[in-house]
Amino acid sequence: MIISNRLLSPLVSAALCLGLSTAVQAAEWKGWNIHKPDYPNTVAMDKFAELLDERSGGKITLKMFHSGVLGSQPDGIEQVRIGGLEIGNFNLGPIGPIAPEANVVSLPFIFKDMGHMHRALDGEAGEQISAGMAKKGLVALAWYDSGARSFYNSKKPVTSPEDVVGMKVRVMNNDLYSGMISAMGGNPSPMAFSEVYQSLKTGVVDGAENNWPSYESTGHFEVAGYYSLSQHLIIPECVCINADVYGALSADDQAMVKQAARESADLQRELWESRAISSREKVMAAGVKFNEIPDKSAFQSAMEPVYTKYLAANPDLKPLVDLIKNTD
Ligand code: BDP
Repeated sequence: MIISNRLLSPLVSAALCLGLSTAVQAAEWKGWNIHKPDYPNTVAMDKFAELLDERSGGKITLKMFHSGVLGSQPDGIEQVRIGGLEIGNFNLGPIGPIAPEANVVSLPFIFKDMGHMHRALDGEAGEQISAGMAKKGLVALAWYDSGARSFYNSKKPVTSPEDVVGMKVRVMNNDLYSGMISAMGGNPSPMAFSEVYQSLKTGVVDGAENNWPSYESTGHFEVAGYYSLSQHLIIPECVCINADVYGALSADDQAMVKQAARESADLQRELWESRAISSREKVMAAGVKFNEIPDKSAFQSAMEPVYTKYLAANPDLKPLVDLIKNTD
């Protein structure tokens, strides 16, 4: 049977219309994550994707790309800012160079402990940090935990800033961290996370700094067996979304997406607590030589030039620094 053109074209256009409208309505987001499959952040980001799918009735799907397969963290951040990717789980460290308000969390020892960081982030300081990030195209939907970062190296225990003199230490890409190592007389080496294992192994760097779960999951403990509990940085992480993508959602969808991210954060924080303990146990059992640093005042005073430089470059952010310091 030959179907006349007159009959065919309305049918085709109706089908095309239907097809197109589904394509326009269904959002397929892509998400960046640096961590391995069983890491708390990975499990929580998968939960976020599951909640989005479920609560949007399949209208919003999120395909997560884990293990850093979509490139380094500074690249991932740039991709989410420009809309090449919609979602990312980012540490605020590499966001700092883009959004000065977010850099406040990268001032060494600004937070007394995890509780202090949570209270600051959940209050006015968190609002100001989010607003600074949003101006740069990143909307923070929720905050994940990343524990406290401490120094580790292949040479010796670090008990005072003098022990860092002459040491080559890998840091994340952020001048504040380079300044932090220089302030102790060390040689900072900014480098992508994925390159650190090999660099430690071959002696390109002597040490690095991170929390227990990352020290363990990357295998860095195998090649840098001294872990010294300096706890100099407590950096939160975000579930971030491209600002235009978020802005184009209806108010109901924005609330749904935020809620899903926050529930994933509840899960992440719970998983984080137990992973911090099990990672520590695992590396200790593997023979890591660990030392506490009961009095951190020498490290804290060594960091003064880092604060001075940051405040000289961002005098308008002094009230934010004070707000965090004065948060009980
Ligand atoms: C981990 C963070 C991750 C960073 C990494 C690093 O979760 O986002 O990329 O440290 O040191 O703790 O680069």
